[in-house]
Amino acid sequence: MSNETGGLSSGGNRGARVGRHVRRASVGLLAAMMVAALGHLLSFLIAAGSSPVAAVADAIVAQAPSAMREFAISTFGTADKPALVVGIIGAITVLAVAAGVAERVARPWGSLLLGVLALAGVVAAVSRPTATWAWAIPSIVGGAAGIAVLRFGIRLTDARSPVPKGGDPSGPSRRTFLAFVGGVAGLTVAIGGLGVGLARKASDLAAERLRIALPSVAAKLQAPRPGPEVEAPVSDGTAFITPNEDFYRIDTALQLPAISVEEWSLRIHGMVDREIELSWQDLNDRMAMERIITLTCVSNEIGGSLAGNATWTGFPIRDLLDEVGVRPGADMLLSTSADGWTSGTPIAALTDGRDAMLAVGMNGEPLPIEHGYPVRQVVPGLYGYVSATKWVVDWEITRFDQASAYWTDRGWGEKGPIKTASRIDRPAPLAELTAGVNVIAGTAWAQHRGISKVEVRVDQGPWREAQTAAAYSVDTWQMWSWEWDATPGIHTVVVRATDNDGELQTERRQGTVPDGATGWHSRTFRVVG
Ligand SMILES: Nc1nc2c(c(=O)[nH]1)N[C@H]1C(S)=C(S)[C@@H](COP(=O)(O)O)O[C@H]1N2
Ligand SMILES: [Mo]
Repeated sequence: MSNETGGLSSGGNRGARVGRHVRRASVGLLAAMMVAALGHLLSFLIAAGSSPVAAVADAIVAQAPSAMREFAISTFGTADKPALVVGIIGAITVLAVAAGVAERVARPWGSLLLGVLALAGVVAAVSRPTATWAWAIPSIVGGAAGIAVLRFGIRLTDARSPVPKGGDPSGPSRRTFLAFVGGVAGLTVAIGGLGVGLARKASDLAAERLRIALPSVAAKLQAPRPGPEVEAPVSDGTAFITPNEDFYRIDTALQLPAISVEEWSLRIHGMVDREIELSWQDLNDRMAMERIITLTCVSNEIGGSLAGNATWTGFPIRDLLDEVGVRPGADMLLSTSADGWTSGTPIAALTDGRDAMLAVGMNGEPLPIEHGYPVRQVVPGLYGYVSATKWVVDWEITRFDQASAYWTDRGWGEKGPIKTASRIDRPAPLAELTAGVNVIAGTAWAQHRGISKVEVRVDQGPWREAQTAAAYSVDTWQMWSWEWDATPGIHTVVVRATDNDGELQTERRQGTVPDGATGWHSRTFRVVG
């Protein structure tokens, strides 16, 4: 306790009132900074567009009447963006001060104001074109944290009741308040700094990805260009090659691993004769290959979209295994990603001559970050969870009876060969068709065995053989189509495929757990006369 005495003059009273307003305003500012900083940080976990301040700012720009835009451009010229940022910071400051000044322990007007602002963030984020409901999370969590800061800070401010006679004006509540302000400000700056750091890292990585070149592939190791004969005969059918932006994405990464090529390395160890660690350059010094391979997720439901076909550029896994020398008895490659995800792949599937690769390119570009930049695995014929490790950094050669991996630890099958599947892609489900000839089209896959036949049936009628587009290879899906002379009524079309071993796709319905769904895909259409 200090020895100051605290006689209160009327001037001191006014001073106390002003002081209280300043404290309220600073609590309001802190609360708003918390909403912005935490909301922005969380947007790195959800999606770049879900940051509340950015979403609201973009919504304002998009909604602004053109007269206002013209005014901004003619007044500020090319400085219109910095002017917008300054304007937004100014508006947030005014609203934040207002929220702090208006907030009372018993009448939470300021909290209400912050709640409305957070709601604006939610609306702006979820109404972006590619948004999902998850995009509301940064605004909701940021808003809740901001309101907590406001409520708590105002309680501390209001707790500073008039100083009792002979009491100490710089007593414990002021110190508590200052500690609170300092603590929250420090936390907010740390959160904001982390957000800025992540943003810088992400944009550096995006720039690096645009800069790096794919390894050149010798002519005899290039993938033959697929001609029109591999495509479905209808323009709205599924394309043989899936563009990167349409390629399904499945992983456990809340935040995408950000690994630059300088940071990347692959350590190969365990049951090997020679442990090695490959740098990006070491890898790229090896002989590159290119292959078209269809990936599929074990979680794909009957008729689902978790399959995609791409041209991969990379390096044969078998050559690397030969280099390190796999010891007898080893039967599993346990691969680990930069974020600690693991997958156990049978060594047999990596050395039996199929085109298992460490891929660095996808459809002629470096791997997109979300598809494993800078290096991932691609193994024909196996579901992704046992083979397709993205952001791969570690290989341990081991045994299935000694090691297990992420999804096998959670009840999924140890080995994951892809099951034969066929899918109707057009017309759309429940489409209304006109009687007469309609083209039904889709795709079928049985990676590393290949498709020999696709059959279609309407209602309980006879099975008819569909037309199959040219097979590109046993490791890629195959497009099919069937001309249906449809009669009026409601009809169900069913598809089934047979693989090159002569094995018919099973009709028995099974869910995705533990080793992939089975059953025939069907679609029902209304045909009008
Ligand atoms: N690091 C990492 N790699 C991973 C996964 C993952 O969760 N983490 N998921 C796997 C699964 S289940 C599948 S189906 C494929 C999907 O690859 P894609 O997202 O490029 O389509 O990646 C595999 N590789
Ligand atoms: Mo998967």
